[in-house]
Amino acid sequence: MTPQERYEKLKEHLLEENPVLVDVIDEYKELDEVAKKIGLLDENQTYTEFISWWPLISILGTFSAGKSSFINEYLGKKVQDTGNQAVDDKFTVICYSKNDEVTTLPGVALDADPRFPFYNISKEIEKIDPEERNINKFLQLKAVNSERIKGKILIDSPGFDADFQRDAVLRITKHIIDLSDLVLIFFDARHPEPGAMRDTLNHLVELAKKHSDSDKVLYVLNQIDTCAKEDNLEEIIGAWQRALSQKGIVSGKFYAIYNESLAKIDNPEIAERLKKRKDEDLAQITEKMEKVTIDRAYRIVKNIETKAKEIMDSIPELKKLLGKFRTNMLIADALMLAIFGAGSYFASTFVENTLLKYGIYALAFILFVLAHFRVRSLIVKHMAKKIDNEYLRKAFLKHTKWYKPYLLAGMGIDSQKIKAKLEKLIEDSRSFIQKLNDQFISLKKEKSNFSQNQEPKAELPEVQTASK
Ligand SMILES: Nc1nc2c(ncn2[C@@H]2O[C@H](COP(=O)(O)OP(=O)(O)OP(=O)(O)O)[C@@H](O)[C@H]2O)c(=O)[nH]1
Ligand SMILES: [Mg+2]
Repeated sequence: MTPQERYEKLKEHLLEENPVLVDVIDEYKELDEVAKKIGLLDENQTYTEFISWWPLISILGTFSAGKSSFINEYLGKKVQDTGNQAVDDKFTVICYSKNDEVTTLPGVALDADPRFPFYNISKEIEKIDPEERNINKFLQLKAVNSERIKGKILIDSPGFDADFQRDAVLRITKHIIDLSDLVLIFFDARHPEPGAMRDTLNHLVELAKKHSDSDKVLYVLNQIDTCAKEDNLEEIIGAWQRALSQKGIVSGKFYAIYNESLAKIDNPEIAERLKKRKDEDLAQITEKMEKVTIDRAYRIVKNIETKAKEIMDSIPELKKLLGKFRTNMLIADALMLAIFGAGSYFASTFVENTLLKYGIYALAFILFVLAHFRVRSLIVKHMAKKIDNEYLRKAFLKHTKWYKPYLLAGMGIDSQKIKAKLEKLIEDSRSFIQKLNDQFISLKKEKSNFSQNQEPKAELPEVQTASK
């Protein structure tokens, strides 16, 4: 996909799902142009490919915990199959589509859609498991027309059981957890521990553990309606949390819910109690799911400023490197000129014939030119090797290409002009933040008008607004 195609596709999707971000693409385009001029990006690269535009929410957990049922309920549509046996054997990536019918596409489709952060996921899967090159075996894509999926991506996963603890699934899960903005780990109240829970603990929880402090992992005990018969919810929750804490998970968020349309609770008093608990916890889960979408929008805009500053910082560094390159070359040339000059002069003193003398000088000159290019390529290689930042290295290599006059290396970089352009981009990105603030404030108002007494708790992330 060329950068131009990517801009267009992103704009097309944003227009449908998150229109407030459409104009941000043009900002990225300008940023790309500056970076390309300096050489920090190749012609076929764009900063839009290094950031996820849609937040990823993954639903993981034990088999039959009710992951797919939860997703169907959330979307308000029966998108995923459900059942009491292990149903899903693949990861299903769910995204928005305006078509009424649910479209299922093979996993390779993910590579061609700029919404997904799985940048070249096929390559990733090849790395994960060279035997199982077929990405379609592990992943499928479903496009669904539901308001709630707009601007986000959900992943439903195969349940973890003994058969599924194959290396590839575990490694894909790890990859997905790393990429996700939010991870919901489902257990079910029928088997809070040990049995199925033990395997899950050993694998899934181990994978999610390193993210425990980041507020990104939510532990969800599902199907708590099944506790109604014995009325032992607190006991079950206690056992579940103890099992988690034995694995070192003490700080994560714990929720207890059930799927109202699937539950049958006979005792009305217990039903009311369980429903109260479920409503509260479910509201918090859904709020978190909305919040990552908002956070992601801010992050995308903030990234413009980060990248602009990175470019600004790289210019003096690049200029310094190119200055050093020029000096090295001047010294090398002077030395070689002296050696070849003196050598040819010395050799010419042994011959009488003028034509032969000129022949020696010409030969010395040719040898000097050849040596010049050889030494130049060695100096470039040696200096490039020492540059840690790959973008800076790329820019350095661009400005020191063999056919470019080295005395002019980097002279064309107009720092002042670039700085002014980048500062303008930063200023514009701040006014976008303002736009986002306005949008979310009006969204909040809308919501609170819906339920006067239930003020949404989602906090706006702390952001700077235009400082001037
Ligand atoms: N009583 C009750 N049953 C539920 C609840 N959630 C799901 N179920 C049932 O539990 C079974 C498993 O649900 P699924 O949604 O298929 O579970 P899953 O986690 O997607 O399962 P796999 O994809 O096989 O790993 C189905 O028969 C659902 O009807 C719930 O909250 N309460
Ligand atoms: Mg399922």
